[in-house]
Amino acid sequence: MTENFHGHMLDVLIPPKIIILLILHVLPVPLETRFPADAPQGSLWPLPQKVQTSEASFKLSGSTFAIVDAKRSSAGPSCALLQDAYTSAFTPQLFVSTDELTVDQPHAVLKAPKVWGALHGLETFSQLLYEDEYGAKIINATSISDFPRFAHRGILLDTSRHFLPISTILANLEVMAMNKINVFHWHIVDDTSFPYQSRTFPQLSQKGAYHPYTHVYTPTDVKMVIEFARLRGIRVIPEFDTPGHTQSWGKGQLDLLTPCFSSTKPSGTFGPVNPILNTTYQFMTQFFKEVSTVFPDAYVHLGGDEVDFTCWKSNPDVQNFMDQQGFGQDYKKLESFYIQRLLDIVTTTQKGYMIWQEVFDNGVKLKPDTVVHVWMGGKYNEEMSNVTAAGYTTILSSPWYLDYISYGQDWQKYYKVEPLNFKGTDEQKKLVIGGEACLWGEYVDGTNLTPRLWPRASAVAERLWSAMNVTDLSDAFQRLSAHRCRMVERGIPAEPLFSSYCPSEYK
Ligand code: CP6
Repeated sequence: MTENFHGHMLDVLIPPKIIILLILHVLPVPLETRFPADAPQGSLWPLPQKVQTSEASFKLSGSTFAIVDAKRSSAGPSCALLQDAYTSAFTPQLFVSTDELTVDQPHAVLKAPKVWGALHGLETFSQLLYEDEYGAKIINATSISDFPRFAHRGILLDTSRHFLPISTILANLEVMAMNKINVFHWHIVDDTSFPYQSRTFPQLSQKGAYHPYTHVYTPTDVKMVIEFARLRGIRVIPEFDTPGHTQSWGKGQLDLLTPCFSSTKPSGTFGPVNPILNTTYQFMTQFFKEVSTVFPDAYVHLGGDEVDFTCWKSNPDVQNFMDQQGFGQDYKKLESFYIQRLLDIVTTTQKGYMIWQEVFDNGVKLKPDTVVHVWMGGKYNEEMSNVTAAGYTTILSSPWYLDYISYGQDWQKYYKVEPLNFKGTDEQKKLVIGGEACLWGEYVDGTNLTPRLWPRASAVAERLWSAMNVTDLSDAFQRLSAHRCRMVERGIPAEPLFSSYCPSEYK
């Protein structure tokens, strides 16, 4: 298993050959049964690209059921990741690019070109299982061929506005895997707190976290999150957002932020990162060197959103610098000056980068492999059109701000979004590699995050995985209701879609 998992865009590649083959032993006991009301033909989520089911059903026996590597498989006992997944498949927490899954006697066969696809296939297999009225595990003869529509299917969690316990993060990674989400965008620090414990600059979290010991992510915590995610086929992309959204950085790093002035005197307050000092760039060089070794993914997110110019405008040293550089009164030029230098620094760490849309809007020169993250509401179709016309890869978040709540079934609003619904050529559409649901943290912490995220984020997960024409709202409602009950059965407090009950409530 030499696959470079963190090398991104992994699972839309068409397999040159089958490299993984699993045999799932199924006890050949056909049953004369109809589909019970909760039969999982109607509970697959996200819907695979192609499903054929039959009424023939088989009973799985606990004593003979096994998952084994086939003789032809390129993955064997040395692939610890898959061996782990097979074991967890025996517990109630059942888990599994063009993947094929055929359930028949006496075996169910799963073929996948990559281990990540095999994990997805095991998840699908688990979703096909259901219980008859005696509690026996049943599966119908089924043939599935599957692959994701978009390579980047992410969820943003914000651990700055509220510290999220590691247990909350891990539980949600588990649910992401159930929904075939493959990117955890970790908005790890922001104005309000700096919970990332840096080895190079420990004072950042000592001074900037809500609490220096309890509300920090230690290097060990971060490693655990990354490995837990990897075992479930999820990349971890950290975001260190600058030059705005950095109030908490200033507490532990002297002179990093711009001093704001009130008439001729420093007011004691601070603005964005100070773009005019060499020390700023020396700091960023060391900081991102560390980040590039701590986070193995090929990409980091560099933010660059919502920079407030008020403080820069008030500072006489910044004004002088603007004159020297010939920027006039155009503070976007100063912002671009900072970002350009930051991008050059991060490029030396061998990482690719993602940035929020403003950085593109301001005309900053970007590497061709930059991912532009579209988040502003309103005319996001126009923005997608502009970004892709300029030749950049892009992901969409504008219609998927799950921190907004309202009365009613808002999952439908997220579900109805079509990411390619903008003016552009086929070439442009190919540059859309996916999207992310964002759960900003002002109003969520460990107490309410999970039910707020699920199953609302599942709507986004299916939009990004399933075929473009999978848009039937009443079919989606049926499957998503069943999927939500499955999350609840697996111990996840996902909120209900509407007036209903889960079959498991009677057991
Ligand atoms: N924090 C950061 C935020 C937001 C952004 N960046 C945000 C802005 C507007 C809305 C929701 C969230 N809270 N760092 C913008 C990407 Cl409506």
